[in-house]
Amino acid sequence: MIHLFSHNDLDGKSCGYLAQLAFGDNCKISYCSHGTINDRVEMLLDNPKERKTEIIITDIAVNEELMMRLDERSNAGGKVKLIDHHATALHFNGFDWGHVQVRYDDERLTCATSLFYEYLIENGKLKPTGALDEYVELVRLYDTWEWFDQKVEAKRLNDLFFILPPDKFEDQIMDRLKGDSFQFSETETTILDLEEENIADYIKKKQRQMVEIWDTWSLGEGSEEKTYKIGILHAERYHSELGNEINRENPHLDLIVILNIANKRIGLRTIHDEVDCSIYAKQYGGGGHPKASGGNMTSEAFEKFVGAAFHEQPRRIDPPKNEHNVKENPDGSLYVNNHREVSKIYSEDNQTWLITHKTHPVDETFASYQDAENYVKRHFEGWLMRDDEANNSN
Ligand SMILES: [Mn+2]
Repeated sequence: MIHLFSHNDLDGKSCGYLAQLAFGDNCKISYCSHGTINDRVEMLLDNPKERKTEIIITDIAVNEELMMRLDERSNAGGKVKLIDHHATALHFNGFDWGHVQVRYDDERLTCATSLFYEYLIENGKLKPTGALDEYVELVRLYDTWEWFDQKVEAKRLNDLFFILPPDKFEDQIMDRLKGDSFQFSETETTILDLEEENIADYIKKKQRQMVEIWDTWSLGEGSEEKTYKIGILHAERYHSELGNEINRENPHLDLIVILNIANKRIGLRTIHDEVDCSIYAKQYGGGGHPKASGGNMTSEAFEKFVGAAFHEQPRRIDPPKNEHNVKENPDGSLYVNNHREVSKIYSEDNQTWLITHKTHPVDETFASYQDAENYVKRHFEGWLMRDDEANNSN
């Protein structure tokens, strides 16, 4: 008997699908989170009836104590294998039963499913097919974010993974993996199209609710003080979609903070190279990547992002259908804020842009219209004035 322990995301579960194809009923599968993996593996190791069970672990690692116990089991003739692609698990390569690889020789990132697929083929447990090749590559593209500017199907596969009930997703995928090529069915395509519309509406709603605050912060004595303009959102779902879209729509913000009160977490996202979310997140016991990080909703975070922001009004969105008061008009584009203060962006030489706020000139000149608009949005919290208002104020 084989027992596969795998992570419970798309990459981890896809290892399970491959195991079913390779081993059939001869394989038990447990999908685990980082919170449950150690207990689950320990339970098996403690069970005398499982003495001969072959253990395979994919897309997730166990703690040091269990690592040593697995090594003992392997040394005593037991079958053990751990396959992972996370750099945090590289120390498992110190054992002959550990196979952890982050990149292929050609620099492409690996995923657990692609590594496990290759392992099963090399060991004669599975024959490669067109459908499997396509599916495994989609999982890899999604898991590594390499899909981002190329293969939207990878993102859609992961959407489907979350939309369908787990059993249904598995049945659908398993059927398809036994066929000639991997493609979405008509029904799935419809579901995915609806989901995309749903997400787009959700993002629009969130954009209208977003409030903006200034935050001057440092990581304590001796470290540099910085001032960020931050957009604050409350959202439980679609954090990566929100992060991409709202940051792109609001280049005047240094970063956005996505609050989830229910699970007391905050998510941080930026698109700017000079901003590092993972450092900012350290204030809240967090970390992650420079462009996407997370942290805890500490009392300080609650005060700042929920308490202080509660009294702020959202900045309105720029009207999308203006015909007269449009951006980049050298004669002047008008902006207004919640205090009814008017800012004007204009150009005298068609190259550099100038601002007046409440008819007073701003000292700086701006190399692009976007820079000038960023200034108006950062410092005066303005939005493009609607045509009918702009006509009246001229
Ligand atoms: Mn993975």
